[in-house]
Amino acid sequence: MTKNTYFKSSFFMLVAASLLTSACQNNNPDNQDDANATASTTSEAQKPSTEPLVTNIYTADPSAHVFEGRIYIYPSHDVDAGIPEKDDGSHFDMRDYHVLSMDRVGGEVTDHGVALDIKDIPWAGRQLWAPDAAHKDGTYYLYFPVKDKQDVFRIGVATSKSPAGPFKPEAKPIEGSYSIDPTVFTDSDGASYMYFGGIWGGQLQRWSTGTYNANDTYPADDQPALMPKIVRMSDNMLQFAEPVRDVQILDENGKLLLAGDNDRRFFEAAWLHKYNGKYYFSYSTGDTHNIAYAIGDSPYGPFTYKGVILEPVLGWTNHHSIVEHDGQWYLFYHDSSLSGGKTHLRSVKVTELTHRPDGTIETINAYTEN
Ligand code: FUB
Repeated sequence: MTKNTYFKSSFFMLVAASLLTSACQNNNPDNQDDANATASTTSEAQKPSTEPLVTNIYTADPSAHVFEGRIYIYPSHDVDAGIPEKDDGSHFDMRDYHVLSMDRVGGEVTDHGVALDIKDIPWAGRQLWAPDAAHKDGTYYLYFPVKDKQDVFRIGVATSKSPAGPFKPEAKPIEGSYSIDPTVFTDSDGASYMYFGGIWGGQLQRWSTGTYNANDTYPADDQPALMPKIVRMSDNMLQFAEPVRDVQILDENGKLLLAGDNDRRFFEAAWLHKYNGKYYFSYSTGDTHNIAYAIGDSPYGPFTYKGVILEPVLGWTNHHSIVEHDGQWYLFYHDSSLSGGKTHLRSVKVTELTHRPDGTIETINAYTEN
């Protein structure tokens, strides 16, 4: 696998410029410095179909849930730490989380302020990446990936009596956890499952033997791709209840997707939603920038690849969540339009998502031609 295009995708170069000038001039959340914008110029003109949910801060990786009848969004809080772009994602150097909420899509969005700060997580080193949240028996759980003091990504959990936080972190990471992008799905029988994993900067390729190896090891292109992980959560939602398993994503012939199948294989940003009794596992394909999905009959899978939910967005990463509210399904996602295309300064957005009568999902393009 080659990764020399990590932050230089052709799509990013194509779309960024049409937005760069006006966005950089008009918006500066968190007093970010616009000096290190990485977009190039192009004559291609595309306009975002939706606006950022908030513009006072940069936000990314939105995990949306309906709690107490209200939509709560748990995003990353992007900041410009002045770290140069690197393949390992060091410039995504986030330090806290804010929770957003709204009573309905289109309604006023509340930024509830800092819900968890990295300085309050005793074991954390750097880089608070994409979080998720869950609720059980009156307690809200915030799950988050952060590098420990040895620079190894682990997954932590923090609790609150309010969906808006503030959240109090546990003293240690979840035992047996690793890599990034945790998401927790609670099934109709009350069992909760964490899906996680992300390659390259997310370090999943360092765990192929089950223990951490600081050398990156990738399967050959004709071998099965690295697989995301699933594990059932303990009753108290603070630990893993069983050994971690692979999430199998199969092609139309029932074969595991291959590492060289960059358009379809898993990269990061797992999400699970249930629709008409089927389990939909969706994820980012990373260097091909799609949000793809696969359908299965069990939360454990296997899942069969079905298609693309969201085409590439402005900025390198693509990360989403899917939630139903008042009978309508929504896709929460992010792009870098507010920052004029900076890969690490993103904004969360929302648009409607449609399941067709046969259960497949209509593909969304988040831009309109000017
Ligand atoms: O926000 C940091 C990382 O970028 C996330 O963990 C990935 O999913 C990607 O969106």
